[in-house]
Amino acid sequence: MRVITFGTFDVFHVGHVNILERARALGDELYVGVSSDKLNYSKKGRPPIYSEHDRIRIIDALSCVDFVFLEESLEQKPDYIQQYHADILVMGDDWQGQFDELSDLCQIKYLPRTPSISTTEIIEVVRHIEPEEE
Ligand code: C2G
Repeated sequence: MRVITFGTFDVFHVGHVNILERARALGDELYVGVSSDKLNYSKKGRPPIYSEHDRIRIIDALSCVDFVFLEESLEQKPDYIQQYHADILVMGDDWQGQFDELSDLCQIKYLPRTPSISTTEIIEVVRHIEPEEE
């Protein structure tokens, strides 16, 4: 069974590795669509901290990931699912219900997010660290 999932995976953290490992455990192969810089900008109104090149490089280095590609738009999910012959689409439950219309193409599973961690929170924490006085 081939599993497919999508994400920005900016400032890679433990919530990202948790969902990727759980997605991989649902099948035999994991394909990951990494959101392009342009898509991220259109969704979040800011550029990602890490470039799409570096985010792809990080995801590709993980032992639970078999194949990585660039996700250019949210609406192309049906095309990616068909192009890569995916059997199961996995998304975090922040996307609960949003891809149910794709259930005639493959199984859809929403997995619970890891609590208390997000790229946005990490950026906020780092932004507010005061440099130590010498
Ligand atoms: N995630 C998680 N736990 C967290 C943070 C993120 O399980 N604490 C999951 C999200 O639910 C998502 C994946 O990690 O499934 C990637 O999260 P993001 O990088 O925030 O991806 P997102 O911006 O939601 O992009 O086509 C869909 C988009 O590409 C998804």
